[in-house]
Amino acid sequence: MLDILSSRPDVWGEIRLVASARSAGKVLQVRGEDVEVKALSPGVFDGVDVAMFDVPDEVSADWAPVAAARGAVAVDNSGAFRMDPDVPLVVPEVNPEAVRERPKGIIANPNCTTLTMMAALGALHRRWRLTQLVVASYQAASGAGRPGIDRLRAELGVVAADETLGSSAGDVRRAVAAALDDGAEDRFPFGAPLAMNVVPFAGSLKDDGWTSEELKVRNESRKILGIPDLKVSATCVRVPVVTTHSLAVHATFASTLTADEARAELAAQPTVVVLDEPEKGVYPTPADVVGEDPTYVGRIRQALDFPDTLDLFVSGDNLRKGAALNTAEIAELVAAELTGG
Ligand code: 2RA
Repeated sequence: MLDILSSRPDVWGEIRLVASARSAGKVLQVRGEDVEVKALSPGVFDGVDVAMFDVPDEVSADWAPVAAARGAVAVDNSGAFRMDPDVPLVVPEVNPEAVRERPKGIIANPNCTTLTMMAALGALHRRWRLTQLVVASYQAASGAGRPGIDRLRAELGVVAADETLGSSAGDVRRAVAAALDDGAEDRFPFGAPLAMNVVPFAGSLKDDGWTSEELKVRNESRKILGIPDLKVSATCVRVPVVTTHSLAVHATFASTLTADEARAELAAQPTVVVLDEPEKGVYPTPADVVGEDPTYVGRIRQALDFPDTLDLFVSGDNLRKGAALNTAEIAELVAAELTGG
């Protein structure tokens, strides 16, 4: 967030940094200046126009209303308010007008898995009207925060040190557990080893075998796109990538479209990059997309057995567009509104 606020057009006056009492007094750099972190308290929001929250759900649930009551517009990157009917869920490329409908003074930022595909899907939906969406996600370890990254790196260190691993059932599981968890095989933070593996589970378990991540993809896509009855089915998978989520998307539209038309429409979007020359090995991969702001799209194909349906592959940095960048973009929309833009 600090990096993004420092590198985007500076529309801000004072920037206050606020954190828990434990971090108060720390000095961090934003816009090239040293700024001392203040402890979270109601008074820190006095005189603030826009308050960006990047904290756990329960902290947002308590404090975003406090910021709003003190006169700030709260832009919240937690899951606390996303499905609240009185809180807009905004992707500036898709539903920028929704920022103005905020009866609680709170605007929510979507989950990174949903966000990764929204700029591309929003553009296709505007032109051809989306009716069904089937996706599989390939989610990076940083979706689980710094501990997720540290764990993946530690596991990679374990498996890289033994070139026999990956050849018999359970050998990676046992080696990782022995090296990192005293042999216990019930402590994998991702549910299974992530190094040399993929794990068909992300988030927490909900009713009927669905995960929280899969339900977020369904519910948030419907809300952002404004299609309450959109048919959605998602399978969320964690992959051994540090940062950048990807999704394989199977999207059906109300009107006929070709892969070439979709490619041209996507290429015309300012925040979408089409990388789609498979004959030259050109397609998005997380390793090539990490650190970038746009949504990268490739492997665009007309589904052979499904009319009016496209298959495509999308990659986007889950910490930038998937989190801090979209939050900052929403905040900039609010700033423009408040300054008469
Ligand atoms: C994950 N989408 O990737 C979550 C983070 N918000 O774990």
